[in-house]
Amino acid sequence: MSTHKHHTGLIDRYRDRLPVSANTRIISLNEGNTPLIQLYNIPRLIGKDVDIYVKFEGLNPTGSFKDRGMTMAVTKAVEEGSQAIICASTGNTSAAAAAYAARAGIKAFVLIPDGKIAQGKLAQTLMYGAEIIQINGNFDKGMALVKEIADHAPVTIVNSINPYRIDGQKTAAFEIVDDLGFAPDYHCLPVGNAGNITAYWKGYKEYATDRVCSTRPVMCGYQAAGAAPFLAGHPIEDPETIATAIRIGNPQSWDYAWAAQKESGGWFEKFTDEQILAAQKMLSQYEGIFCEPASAASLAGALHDIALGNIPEGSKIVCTLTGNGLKDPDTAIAQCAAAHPVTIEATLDAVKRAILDCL
Ligand code: AN7
Repeated sequence: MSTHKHHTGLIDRYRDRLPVSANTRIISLNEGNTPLIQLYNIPRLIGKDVDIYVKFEGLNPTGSFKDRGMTMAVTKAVEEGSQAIICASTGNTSAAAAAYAARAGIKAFVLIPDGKIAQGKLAQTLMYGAEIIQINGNFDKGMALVKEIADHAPVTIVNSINPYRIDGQKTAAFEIVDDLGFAPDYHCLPVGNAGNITAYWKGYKEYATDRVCSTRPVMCGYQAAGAAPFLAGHPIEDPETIATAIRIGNPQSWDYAWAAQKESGGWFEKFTDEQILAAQKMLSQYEGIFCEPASAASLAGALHDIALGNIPEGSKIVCTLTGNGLKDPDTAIAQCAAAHPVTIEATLDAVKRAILDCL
């Protein structure tokens, strides 16, 4: 008899550690259980003795880590009788909210900054059938409006200020410890609204308290240079970065993120769009892993801190790759413009020449 257990989503897997009862109707798309992949070529390339693993959250059902929080938030919204959810989003939260609302049979309203979300995310949100409200303003403006509107309309907020989102997302830390058998020394991740760093820290702390692991990682939060309020020490007015997922100037989980930094002995750092895109390309071309630009901030940061010795040799490092590269095809194609395919005659001779020219 097979001992294989079909993965039926993270709530089912970690229900003892989540706020559900035996009667709760679980709204799931079998999210979670994402691969933890050890990098092979990049550590050799940089000539450092480090174990780097990536937690590829881009393989969740809607292509980002947001599904972890959304299964929990929508499950609880439905349990509480809500008929509609709402969020502001740089794209991934809207895609996840739209999908889980469809699954639950309720309505989703999403506020997105006009023209500033990646094509894949827009396509998903449209297909899942959410009510899209585009605003002339950035994520922070949308977030402020969502917080106000909830007092005026019967809608449940599913941004990460909803504590159930954090509960769902903390399971990524559980999975990492369950896979490795220990907690990593360093955990690197991109920081935008700061819900995810809050969630990981909560998960690691919970496992350490319950002695599932004996240590907790140092938390390293990486931002885009043009959207780096944690480096400025205060919210910023007009965040700008090609990594539109983290184009956020006024993070809602501000205090929690600082607590994670302080309690873990970690730090924040920022990287230019060029550095972020270089890390995205490196991961694709040397490891075959295609994440979206924002996600690559985690690797850009890890490589930077390894080079400086802030992360010493011998360390075990996990980088969260928060979203799938397919989310943002435009940025990827633009970045590879120099390698743009040329069209040739459809003859054996021409194809042969094209191959031999490259070898
Ligand atoms: C790929 O979708 O805020 O620090 O509205 O999509 O927890 O906000 C997205 C955030 C990192 C930052 N990587 O996580 C949204 C949204 C990707 C993301 C982040 C986001 P947080």
